[in-house]
Amino acid sequence: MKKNSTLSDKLKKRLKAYSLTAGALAAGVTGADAQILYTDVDPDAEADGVDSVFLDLNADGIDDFKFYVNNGATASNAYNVYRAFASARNNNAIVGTYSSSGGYSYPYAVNAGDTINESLTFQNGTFQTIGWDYFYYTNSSTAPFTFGNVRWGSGDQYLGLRLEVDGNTHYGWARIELDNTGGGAGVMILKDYALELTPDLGIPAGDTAYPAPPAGIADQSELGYNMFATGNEIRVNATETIDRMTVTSVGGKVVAQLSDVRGNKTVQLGTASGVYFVRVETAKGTRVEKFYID
Ligand SMILES: [Ca+2]
Ligand SMILES: [Ca+2]
Repeated sequence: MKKNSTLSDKLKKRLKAYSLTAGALAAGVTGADAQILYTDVDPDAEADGVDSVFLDLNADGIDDFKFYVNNGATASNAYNVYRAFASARNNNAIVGTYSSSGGYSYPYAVNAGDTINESLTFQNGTFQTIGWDYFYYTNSSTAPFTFGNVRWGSGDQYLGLRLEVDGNTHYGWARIELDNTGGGAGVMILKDYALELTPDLGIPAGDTAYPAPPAGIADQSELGYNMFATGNEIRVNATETIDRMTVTSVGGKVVAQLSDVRGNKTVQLGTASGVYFVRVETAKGTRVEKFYID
């Protein structure tokens, strides 16, 4: 077993920081159910022969998937060998096939725009072969040996992901590339990923906001309030009445709900740390805020 890499720790810190400030969110504002939590990994994370990449799809501090690479060459040096693997941790799963003869799972590359939902076949398992390719050592063209469904050197590809959290099923995607341009030192690159927050609802591969946020969403001041999170609480100052304010977890669980909020108000959450959403409904319109709660 590989131990957790320093890259992973750095990535986690970066993703946690990222969730405070950014993300494309189209939650509830149109009345539709789709709510996508999108994260651009910046800079991209790379799994190589040393470092693994851990993906915490819903930013709750629990790694949900792991990606790792194992390169090599045949004994005769006739071929370079590039191997990229995925591990679906806990009860999570990846869209793919299973070979009963070898007992191996092979994730699929999902076409951009294809919906990832319960109609696809998912594989659990901590040892899944994404792509295992041989290239001629001398001229870097593909040798006639490949395993798995995703080819090295084929550019951006999407993996379909299924996450089990708080007893709910969520779907997501991750955009990866198997990059063999560095000679024998192939890297698997994790570029960005997204999670549909509404349980059981499918997500199109590559979509970052669906439905698209309507133009001209009012900002906080236009709706007459100011809101921020500190520690385990959310503080709001409302100069106009907030009809309803609903705090939900990434798993879709309502953790607090208040009515007729006006003036200064502190909402103590008493929940586990992670990303939470606050839906604010006023006479002038509705907004959804996203906060990282410690
Ligand atoms: Ca997680
Ligand atoms: Ca990126």
